[in-house]
Amino acid sequence: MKDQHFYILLGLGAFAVWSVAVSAKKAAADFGASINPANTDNIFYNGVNAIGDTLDDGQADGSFTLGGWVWDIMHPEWKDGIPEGQ
Ligand SMILES: [Ca+2]
Repeated sequence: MKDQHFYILLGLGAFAVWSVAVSAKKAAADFGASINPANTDNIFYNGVNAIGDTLDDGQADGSFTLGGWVWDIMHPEWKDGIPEGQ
């Protein structure tokens, strides 16, 4: 094998290792974000919202959020964001 071929193969191998490392790092970051409880796009919150959305009126129309549901329970004197009697 000529030295030139060796260095080409070495460069290709280094590029392949670098590509795999970058892809793995991005995949790990994406996975971390998907299970981060502070991220409102995490899979658990979105899953609860999707199930609640279908159960509340039978349609997947974005009419339910877990946060809104908890707020409604904690504020029974409010109706549609307005205090009753106003
Ligand atoms: Ca719905």
